[in-house]
Amino acid sequence: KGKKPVVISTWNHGMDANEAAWKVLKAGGTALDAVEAGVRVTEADPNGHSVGIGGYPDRDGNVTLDACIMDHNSNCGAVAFLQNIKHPISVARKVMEETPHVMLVGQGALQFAKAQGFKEENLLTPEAEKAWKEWLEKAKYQPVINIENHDTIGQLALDSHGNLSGSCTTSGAAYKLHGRVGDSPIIGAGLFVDNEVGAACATGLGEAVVRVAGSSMVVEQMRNGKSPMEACKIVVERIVKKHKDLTNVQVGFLALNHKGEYGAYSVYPGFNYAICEADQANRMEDAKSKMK
Ligand code: SD4
Repeated sequence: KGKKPVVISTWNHGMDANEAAWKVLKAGGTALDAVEAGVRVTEADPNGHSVGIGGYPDRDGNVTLDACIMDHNSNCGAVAFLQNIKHPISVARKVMEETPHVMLVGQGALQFAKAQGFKEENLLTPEAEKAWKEWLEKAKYQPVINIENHDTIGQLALDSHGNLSGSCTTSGAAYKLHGRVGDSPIIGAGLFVDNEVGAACATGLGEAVVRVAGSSMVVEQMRNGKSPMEACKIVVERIVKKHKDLTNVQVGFLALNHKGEYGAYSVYPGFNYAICEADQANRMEDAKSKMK
């Protein structure tokens, strides 16, 4: 099997993101345009607590955003530790297209975004602020990363021209230390695309993903002949092996190869993803996991 076009995205919010991406793909548009349009839906949704507006803040109450995008020519762009901009994925694309660089962070990323016409706005919703204040009381200012606060959106698409692209955007781990950057904006960790082979993205505990160069390794396993699911599984197993204490180590990988075959795998059960492909309704699937 394997068809094009196809788009896959992490978690339940992937359904809405897929719909937006599918509109682009169905009209013969590029995978790059699709994966930007797709995750912008999630970024704009105040009810998602791990992406864009409505995202849970760091432990000091700041919403700080990480995002990256990569196309079929291995062009890539990223922003990290960006504040007050609703669509970090679009800023990442501007970094890719309008600068000689791959990544801008913090104040520099904000300055660039403003120069590109993005407007500054408050992204801390009353609901997220309330959750943070409650967290402050109990957690006594210790950055704890647990399984519940992983809801990054990663999206991978293969267009009708046979080209792959991917995007990844997040407000990162809830209640992280101020200045912390996860895997999501790091090309090769949170996202990787090689048009000859396939694409992969990650969700979960970013530190664990970075440690194994996660998404690039998933793509490398596909290059060596593994199916998308097997490729994800091998890298998950590598993560499992490297952590003596797996208590808070949830990671999920999603992969799509150049033939349009896809798969996923996670450390713990609970990771799911949305798939939209020709002739089939947009739907959810549960990833298999290493631990039961
Ligand atoms: C991070 N990987 O910042 C992100 C968090 C995440 O779903 O995936 N949330 O570590």
